[in-house]
Amino acid sequence: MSNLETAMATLIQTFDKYAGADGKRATLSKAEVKTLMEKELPGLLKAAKNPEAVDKLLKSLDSNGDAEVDFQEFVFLVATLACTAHNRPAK
Ligand SMILES: [Ca+2]
Repeated sequence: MSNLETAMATLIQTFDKYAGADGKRATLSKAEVKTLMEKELPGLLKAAKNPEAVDKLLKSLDSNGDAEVDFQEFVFLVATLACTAHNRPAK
């Protein structure tokens, strides 16, 4: 696989790993998002500092308003972070 294909496979594997913790495999609950961020995005959490930042982030991620993060919303988060890292605002 190419690097980009590997990156996409990693996104899928990471989502599935954490989304399945509560038996609802299709979405990340708030607790699952928290665990995922602590384990996989520790630099981001450190940068956030504010303990309410995760709640705010989850709310902003949850574009369909069901209080769960689905794969599309998760990919949007990662894409947004990638855009930030690339120094271009996400639209
Ligand atoms: Ca779940």
